[in-house]
Amino acid sequence: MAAVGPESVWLWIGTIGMTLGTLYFVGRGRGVRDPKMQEFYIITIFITTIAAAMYFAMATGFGVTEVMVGGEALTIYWARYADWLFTTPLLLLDLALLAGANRNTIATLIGLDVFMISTGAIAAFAATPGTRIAWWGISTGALLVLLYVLVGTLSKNARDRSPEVASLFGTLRNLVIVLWLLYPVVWILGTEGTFGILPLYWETAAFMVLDLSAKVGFGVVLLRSRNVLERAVTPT
Ligand code: RET
Repeated sequence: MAAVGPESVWLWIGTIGMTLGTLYFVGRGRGVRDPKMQEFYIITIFITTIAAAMYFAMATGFGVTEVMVGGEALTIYWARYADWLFTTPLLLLDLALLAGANRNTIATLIGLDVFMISTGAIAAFAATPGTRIAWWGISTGALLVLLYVLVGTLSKNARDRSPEVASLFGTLRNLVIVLWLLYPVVWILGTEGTFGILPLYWETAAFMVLDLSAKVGFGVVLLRSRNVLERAVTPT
């Protein structure tokens, strides 16, 4: 187990932010009776709950280890990958349910996503800079295909539902495109990329801001539009 350095301040802010987000969604979800509407609350509450737990694990030194790369010890927060492995499919499930996607589209999206996070985790644990960057490239390739499905098939599904659903879906999809594309950038510029451009302290801050925006920000936008959601879940 590696020691947690001064970056722990960001990990604690992440823990608190995810916890407050969870409490907010639980508070808003009370009183929701429609089972289809409840799906969005259940999924979104799990997303921030898992993240709060993994941030707590990182802040307290459980979720961190060291990897030897070219004779140097790199601090790797492995709990990030445990978090993302479960929370990114759930985020996509929220989007897919909103768009009214079919099973094949959902399976494709989640398959690409799990592939992206697993190959990203291999990148983080690989022992040479060359193999780390190669796995990063493979993972980024999966991300690009995933975003292509969001822009293509899923956007079409959303348009077929109603103008309101299409509009809410468009906002959330654009948020996902911008935020998700920043993850591989922070990773490669940060300590994992071994180029030493972004120190661990600032990399941890950047991931914390991205995680809070992609989970709590996303959830707030999704769940505040109750009338649109209601329309999305009513069969037409
Ligand atoms: C890694 C590194 C390898 C290349 C790529 C990555 C992508 C990660 C993404 C994470 C998204 C996380 C979210 C968390 C929610 O809070 C694994 C960093 C492509 C896209 C949305």
